[in-house]
Amino acid sequence: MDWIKSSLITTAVLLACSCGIYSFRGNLPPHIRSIAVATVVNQTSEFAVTDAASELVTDLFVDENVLRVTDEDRADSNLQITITRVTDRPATYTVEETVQEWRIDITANVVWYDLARNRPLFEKSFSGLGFYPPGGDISADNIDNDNDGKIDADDDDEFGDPREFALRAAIQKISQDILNEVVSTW
Ligand SMILES: [Ca+2]
Ligand SMILES: [Ca+2]
Repeated sequence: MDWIKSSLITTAVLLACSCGIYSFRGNLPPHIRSIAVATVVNQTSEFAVTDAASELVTDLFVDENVLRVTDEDRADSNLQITITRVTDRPATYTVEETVQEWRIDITANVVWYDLARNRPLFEKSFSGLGFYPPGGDISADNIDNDNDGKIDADDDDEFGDPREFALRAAIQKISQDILNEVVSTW
């Protein structure tokens, strides 16, 4: 009867292994296979942030392809993004005490919601920042506008309208953190 016992053990080990593989997705409910970005709610007077958040979050999730990005009426889950704060404040001054560099901070409250079971998967506050000069060319301002460690000519995307670039950089950071949070849920 020993062979039965050993084959039972083998079966048990195989089952355990396959369970291990199955639970690779961890706590993420297996019925969550798609995601939609719900209409962004903007509680600030910064109108540009609504479209930018919607566009950048959607683009990142499409690019990274961790979940299928679909319309809200077909999605298993959605991201409910509320922009709660946009602030501009001086970061550095010149010797003449005029502002040399502004800093923009954006804060968003984000709920990743399970549409099938009507419950939040997470609810969290995210923030991002960017830097911009009062005017001029951000590819030659000696400022790391998107805070990625690369400055001016060393950064291949550091150009365009100074404040808009900083605003998009802040939202890009928030988008990346949302994606990381979704991925770390499983
Ligand atoms: Ca940079
Ligand atoms: Ca720059």
